[in-house]
Amino acid sequence: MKSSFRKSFLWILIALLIVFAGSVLFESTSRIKQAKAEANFLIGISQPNLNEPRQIVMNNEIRKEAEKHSNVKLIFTDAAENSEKQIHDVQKLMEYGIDLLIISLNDSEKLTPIVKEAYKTIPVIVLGRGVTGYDYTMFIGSDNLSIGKIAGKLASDLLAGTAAEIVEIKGAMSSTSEEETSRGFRDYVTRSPSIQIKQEIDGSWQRDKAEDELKRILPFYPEVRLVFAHSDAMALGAYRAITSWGLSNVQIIGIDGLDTVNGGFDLVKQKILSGSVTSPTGGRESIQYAIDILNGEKVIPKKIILRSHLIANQHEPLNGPDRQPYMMKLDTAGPDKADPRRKIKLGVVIVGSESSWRAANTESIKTAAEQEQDIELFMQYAEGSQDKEIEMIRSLIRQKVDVIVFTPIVETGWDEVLEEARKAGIPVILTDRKVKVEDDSLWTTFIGSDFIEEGRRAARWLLERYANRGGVTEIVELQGTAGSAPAIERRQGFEEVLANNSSFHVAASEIGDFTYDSGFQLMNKVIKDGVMPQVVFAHNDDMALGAIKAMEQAGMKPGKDIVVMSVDATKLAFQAMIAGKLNLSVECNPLLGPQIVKAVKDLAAAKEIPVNIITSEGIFSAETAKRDIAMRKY
Ligand code: GZL
Repeated sequence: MKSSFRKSFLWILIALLIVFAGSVLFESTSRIKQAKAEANFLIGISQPNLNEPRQIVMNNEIRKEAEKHSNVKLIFTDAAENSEKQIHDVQKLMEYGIDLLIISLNDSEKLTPIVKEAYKTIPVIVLGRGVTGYDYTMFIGSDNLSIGKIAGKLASDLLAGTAAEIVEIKGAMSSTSEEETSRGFRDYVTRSPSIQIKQEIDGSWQRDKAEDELKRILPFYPEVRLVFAHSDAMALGAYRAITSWGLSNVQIIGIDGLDTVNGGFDLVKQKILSGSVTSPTGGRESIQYAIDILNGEKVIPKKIILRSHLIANQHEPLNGPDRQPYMMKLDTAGPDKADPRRKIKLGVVIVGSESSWRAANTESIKTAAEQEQDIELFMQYAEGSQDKEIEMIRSLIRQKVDVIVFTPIVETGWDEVLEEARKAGIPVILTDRKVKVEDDSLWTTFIGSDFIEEGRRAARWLLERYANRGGVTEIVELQGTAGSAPAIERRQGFEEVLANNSSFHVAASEIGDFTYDSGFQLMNKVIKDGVMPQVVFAHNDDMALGAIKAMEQAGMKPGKDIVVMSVDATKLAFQAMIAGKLNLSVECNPLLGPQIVKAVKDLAAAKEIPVNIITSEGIFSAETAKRDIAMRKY
């Protein structure tokens, strides 16, 4: 009797559960159907978990920004730290018919396929951790290397002159972003021989694990004077471990800087942490760009890297003791607020005539700035000389422009003149090429390409087509201007992809200057040296075209017996591909004018702008050049 009663009770319970689950599912699906009906745009947000404060703050920023748009509805999912569940969440969101996906990944590798799948049908914005490859619409994140450097600089200041040991608490022992943070930190602290990083421990992003792991090792390191934790949650765990051992002279630095209970702001204010480095969630920016994407805005960057700031006890309170304990002053000087009607005086220093790419780039900036009624443009051409660029920047400082935009022809030698611009309160935007300076806060933003990826793309294309041709493929590389970011980084990306493949060998790598003439001269030299390459990789189209001329004069058939690849994807390259003389051109987008003008206007409005704005680019081969050339704008 009992067992049959129990059985029927169980069946009733199961039936009730099915009815309940069905009603919940029906209710949520019908609510979603209703949201879809009401909204022009239904945006799905897939979170890896909602137990990390950072993810909660991200969702709050997303909600707050979306409230500004009555035609936008949001659906949030929480994968509870489970990658399989996050994949399922994305599939469900796609079934609901979302118009755009915003995703913060639980695990980059495991989630890359589903992001790639979603990207086939709807725009996808990846937040925080990146996916492998570029199969997404846009990435918004922080610069881990810069975050590590900011923490390292604070650690060096705090420990200055003392012999000190440091313990580092990482969130994951083998992730790329963690390695970058660590590298940035070491970049500073290892400059002082008396400071030693004695131990790295894995806190797995958890406060309690960080506490337990640090408690376990502290007795072995009595000289520990500082703990650097890659999140404020783990930093709080470190604090608990240190106080449990009764230690008083150990300083702690964290990351995230969230303005929440036990967030970095709070812990710095309570003097539990000596400092925390903000790692913006990108929630607000993701909605801003989602609206632009869904409204069909043309200029959507591929990557946005948000600026990080130091929150520390040693800085004077800049925004009053209540809201923000201490923030490094933002470099948002712009036109004086007293007279907002005044035009923005924009000073631009351009490399000068160099390549067809450069001509398109210059025209794009000039046109975009001249279209703006509230911008007064001061444009100067440096004719390829760094000295002239420096001289022109100084003249713009004397003219008291509001913002300076320039293309550093080479990476180094800018510290002094950028310091002068900072002293004059003039923010500097780098466009196209980057600088290598001691203090990265000397420049406000970089707007340009990912040159390393451009080099990788050329090498991947070569591998895909010629990896199995047998024997060793000899390559001649024609480099751009010595010391310039595109030349350095294209070579880095190209050789990185070919490094583990013995069937490709760079037989000669000659240094040019991005001009047609240097491509012609260098190729003649290579031919005279008796090098018979199967592949020529030129760092830009102009040098490739010069090299093609030299090969033809030597009786060769470039594009046929010799594979010729270049970068830029200018119209001239398409014409050469259609003529069968060039096999591939990797796009390097010169049309940066609109993004530069947007950044200038945001700065003038004292808005904080991303530290890196990376343009979206593709690759173009001879097979489709005839079709593609019609769409080309430069
Ligand atoms: C790259 C740019 C390079 C182009 C060349 O952004 O600096 O300089 O690839 C140009 O064509 O001359």
